[in-house]
Amino acid sequence: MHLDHSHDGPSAVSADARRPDGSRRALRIGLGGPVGSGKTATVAALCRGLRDELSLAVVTNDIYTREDAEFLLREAVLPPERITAVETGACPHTAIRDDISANLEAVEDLEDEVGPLDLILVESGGDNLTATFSKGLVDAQIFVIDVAGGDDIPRKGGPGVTTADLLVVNKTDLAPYVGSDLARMAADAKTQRAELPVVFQSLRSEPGVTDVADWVRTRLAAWTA
Ligand SMILES: Nc1nc2c(ncn2[C@@H]2O[C@H](COP(=O)(O)OP(=O)(O)OP(=O)(O)O)[C@@H](O)[C@H]2O)c(=O)[nH]1
Ligand SMILES: [Mg+2]
Repeated sequence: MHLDHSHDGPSAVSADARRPDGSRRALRIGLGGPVGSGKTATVAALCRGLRDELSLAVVTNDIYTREDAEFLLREAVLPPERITAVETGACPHTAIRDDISANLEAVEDLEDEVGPLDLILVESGGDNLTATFSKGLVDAQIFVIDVAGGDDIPRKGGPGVTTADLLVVNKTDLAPYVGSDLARMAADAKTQRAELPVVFQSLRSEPGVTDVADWVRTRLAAWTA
């Protein structure tokens, strides 16, 4: 159990950049955000966009099911052995922030079984604006919100919006239908995040996940440097 965010027990996976055999471990990027904002859709699009250039794998977290992993398997975004489901059975943030042992085990098992890996994407179960990942689990986090959740979400803030390494405002194609003001969302996000990056995207139209994929490539370049 990892209740204190430290991971130095004998069976614990190290948060170090090196694996026990001295090789560099995969960069781990967490995707969190409210229910239905487009986390799995973003993961799927990233897998399609990056799988030819990187060795990658995915861990999904669902509360009671394995539906997100099953979706990714159905869509064949990666070979099945590269997709693992963690069934959290509790508030989603518990498994990504408080007791991260099941997720650490999942990422380590993936590295053992299909590694070496460049990148592991860890999708949190949908949660509220306070959900963030433990730094012992991921190296960077993406917070995914969508325009249909209300254009006041960036203004409301919360750790996901204010501190995530990348804020993604998804489903921009729906803005006209739900009356969301994208300029206002951008201005509020800027106020909350200062220089931290924000991407507005629609996965229903070009260029889709391109900006997020470029951000991942930049993080990976920094990680391997
Ligand atoms: N119109 C539109 N729909 C989208 C977009 N991205 C995702 N969706 C749809 O939104 C719904 C929810 O997407 P998911 O990717 O499952 O959302 P999620 O954040 O993973 O949801 P949970 O894991 O249940 O919290 C699905 O029906 C997607 O097809 C988008 O850019 N535009
Ligand atoms: Mg999902």
